Amino acid sequence: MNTRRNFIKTSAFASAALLVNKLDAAESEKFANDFKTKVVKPIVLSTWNFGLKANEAAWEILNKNGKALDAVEAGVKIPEGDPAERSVGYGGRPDRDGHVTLDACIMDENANIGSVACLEFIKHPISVARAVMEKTPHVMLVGEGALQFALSQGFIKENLLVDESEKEWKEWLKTNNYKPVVNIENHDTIGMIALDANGDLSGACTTSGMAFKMHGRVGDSPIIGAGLYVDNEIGAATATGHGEEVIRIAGCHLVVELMRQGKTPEQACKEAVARVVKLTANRKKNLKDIQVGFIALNKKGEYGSFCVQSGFNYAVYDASGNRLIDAGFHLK
Ligand code: SD4
Repeated sequence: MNTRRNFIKTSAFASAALLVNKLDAAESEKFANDFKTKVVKPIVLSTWNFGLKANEAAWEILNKNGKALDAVEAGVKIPEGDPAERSVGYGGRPDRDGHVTLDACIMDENANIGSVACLEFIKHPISVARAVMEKTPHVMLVGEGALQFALSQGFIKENLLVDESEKEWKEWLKTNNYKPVVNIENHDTIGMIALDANGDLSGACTTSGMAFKMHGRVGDSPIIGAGLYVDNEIGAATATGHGEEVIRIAGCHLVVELMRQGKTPEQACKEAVARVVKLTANRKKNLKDIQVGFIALNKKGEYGSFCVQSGFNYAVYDASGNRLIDAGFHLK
């Protein structure tokens, strides 16, 4: 009797389990289909209005089924190589001693990472970061060592300080008042994240950092987890603004982890900004002096952004074209 009852119980469980398994299979198929139909790809996002031009270069690659990694590198090289863009690469504003020192990092769909910090004399630090990723057993090279490595890889040493930046620096020396300015000329660091036709994510981030910074200062932009993070299962994020504040909250890793918990890209960016706001208050600093902006993209091609104060925008390029979007902001 007992045995019979157990048998009935066991078979009931077994058929229930079978049903659940069936449901699971049906549900997961539905989910997979849902996922397939909803994915928007390829797509590329980048910070600030110079992102429009950068996106064009990235789209050339993405649109031909190219890799997100190649697209983000090609994309950010546009402002890096443009002397008129005075916050990235060639033409970037110098530090307080007159040195143009560059920070950059790159991350691919397999969590390969490469980064350079405080690199001088090389126009395209993003490509040096990629070489660190692909040709060394390390993930980060800084200063003189990064320069030596770049030269060994055939990069050319050149003067990056353009006349306008030198003039501005000499003007700044008269007051010598170091106060990082937010939203300089409405463009700053370029961070770019992309999802390619194959469904893979990659990101790149490059900057000359805060104008007139202390020599040797490194911001968030070359730091994986702070200025950039990519998780090919979940999504990608990149940051702009005051690097110290982004590093303090390990910003882009936080944004990606929030997406993992089910937040939309915009909600994730908003919550990361809320963290910056809270810590700024705890530290009794003035939020008005701080700008931090995040952009994020998930595996489905959904995207979003958020920042501390108004003035930050980002460019998005997908099958519906290339456009500039104003980010939502906290300080009204
Ligand atoms: C830095 N995050 O070096 C960079 C600079 C930047 O808006 O994005 N400024 O801190």
